Amino acid sequence: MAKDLLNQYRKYGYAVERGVFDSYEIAELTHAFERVHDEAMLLGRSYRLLNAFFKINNDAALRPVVRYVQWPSYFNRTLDRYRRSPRVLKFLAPMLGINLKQITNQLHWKHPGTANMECAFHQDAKTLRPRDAFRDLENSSVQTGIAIDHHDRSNGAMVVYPGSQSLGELHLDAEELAMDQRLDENDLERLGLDPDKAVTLELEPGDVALWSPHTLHGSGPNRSNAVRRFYINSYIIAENSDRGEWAFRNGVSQPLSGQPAMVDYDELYEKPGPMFVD
Ligand SMILES: O=C(O)CCC(=O)C(=O)O
Repeated sequence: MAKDLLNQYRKYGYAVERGVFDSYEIAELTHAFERVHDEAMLLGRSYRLLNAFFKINNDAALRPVVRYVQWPSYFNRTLDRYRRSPRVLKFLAPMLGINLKQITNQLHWKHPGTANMECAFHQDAKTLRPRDAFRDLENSSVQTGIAIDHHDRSNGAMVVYPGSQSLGELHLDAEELAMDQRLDENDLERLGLDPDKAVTLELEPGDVALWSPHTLHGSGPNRSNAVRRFYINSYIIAENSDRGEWAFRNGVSQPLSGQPAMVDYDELYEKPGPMFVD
């Protein structure tokens, strides 16, 4: 990671590394997103198998809409390869070292013309459970998002609040249910923050955004004519987490295999599925 990128991340709680993945790699990832999307549409309802979870918004008036899929890397080798790419370790190692687990592996879609596909301002740290499974979170974990499409304000790019990573845990009404809640500038004002200081992360396909577990962020609606996709992976220093799947062990990329590890689905062993979960 270039020194200025690291400095930007430390100072503002976010950074963007441009052009990490090339157009061939983005075509490969696009194909993987399409494949998982087709699988989700075939299921038609929210569905779980072990840690893999397909979140499908089902409004009777509309056809099913795929919102996100957690842990697709268990069943899609392309996605598994990119989540543990040495290209990613290059940024992470200067911040977190070379023994890293992963606590999020998630595909996000923001389809055009769909209401409610927003994400209210929130801090990812507040969604982690159980809290005591994670230690020194602010210095131990980094969230990353690979842009599959061009992201800007018109299609619901992520909006971050610079410097918010140093404010600790904030009290937000929508913190638990940020997904599909409106991105509301009033939430910033209620915290005494200036909405004009929020930054929209304009990204090109192949760029990687990094943000901290306490960085306040969210995203607005997609008002464009095209889908906006984001491949989100978050990492944590292995010894500071009791949960998560290995991503890098002594710097060596770790494919997913064998018995799934406990991540955030507490009933992994008692209720593994497969099952619809509407
Ligand atoms: O896709 C998005 O913009 C939402 C990402 C996000 O806020 C998150 O994963 O915490």
